[in-house]
Order: sequence, then structure tokens, then C-alpha cells
Amino acid sequence: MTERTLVLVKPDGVSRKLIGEVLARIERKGLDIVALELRTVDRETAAQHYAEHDGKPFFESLLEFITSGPVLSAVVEGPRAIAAWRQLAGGTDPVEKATPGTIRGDFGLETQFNLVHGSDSAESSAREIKLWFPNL
Ligand code: RTP
Ligand code: MG
Repeated sequence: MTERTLVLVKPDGVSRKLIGEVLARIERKGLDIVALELRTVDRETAAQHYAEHDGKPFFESLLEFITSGPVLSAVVEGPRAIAAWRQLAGGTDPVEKATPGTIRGDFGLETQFNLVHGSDSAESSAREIKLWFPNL
């Protein structure tokens, strides 16, 4: 079934010049990029995006991190796009969970600075795409 997912290259991925690497992997997998934007988001947008983590110990530093520089946001489409993109990204902890061959496994060292984001369900995807691309 064709799905859409929200992809972010977080500020660490942008500053490490990994945008091309990430987009190349999405394209090689066979997924379609249907929207793309580079911008620095405000605290309110970041808090809405990560609302599920409000109150957790890492929430404040996560918001500070996500608003610290430009983020690449993309809507990516294809069969099982949500799971397919999370497979490419790898597990949340780039060392303990992500395996080599994934973006986090190949390029990440710390859980917070794990380079990319992907929607975790159809509900999250619909909510996040509305937040990042209200005109889509
Ligand atoms: P994301 O939402 O960014 O795609 O990451 P995820 O689903 O793999 O992980 P999630 O549990 O949703 O966590 C969101 C982001 O918060 C940061 N984090 N830091 N210091 C910590 O223990 C911790 N835990 C999570 C990471 O940037 C993670 O991707
Ligand atoms: Mg998540």
C-alpha cells in the first residue's frame, strides 16, 4: 500500500553535509520525494512535532537541538514508506540499536544527535506532514 512519511535531516545531519547522502539512500531504495524544504524551525513547531515526548528528561535539550540550525524536511512516498524509511534510518541509539548499513549506524554516535527523523505510524505521519507541509 502506498504511504507517505515525514523525513527530517536534523541540524547535525545538515551541518555534517549529509543531506545528499540521505536523499541518495531514499532514492536508491526506490522511494519518491514529493516535497522538500530547508528551514530553521521555532520552538513551538519543534514542541508540536515532538509533543509525545513532552515531560521526558530529554525534551528540553531535544527542542534546543532541533531548533539550533536548519532542518531538511521531506515528504517521502512509496509502498510501506513509513517502515521502509525507518529501516534506512536505523534504531534510535546509533550504537546500541542501529546496525551498520543504516544512516544512524553508519554516521551516528549519540542518541540525541542521531541525524534523521521518521514518522513512526500512519497517524504520526498524517499529523507531522500537516505540521511541516500545511499546504500539501
Ligand atoms: P525520531 O522521532 O527523531 O525519528 O526518533 P525515534 O522515533 O527513533 O526516537 P524517539 O523515541 O521518538 O525520540 C525522539 C528523539 O529524541 C532524542 N532522544 N534523546 N537522550 C535520550 O535519551 C534521547 N532519547 C531520545 C533523539 O534525537 C530521538 O531521535
Ligand atoms: Mg520518534
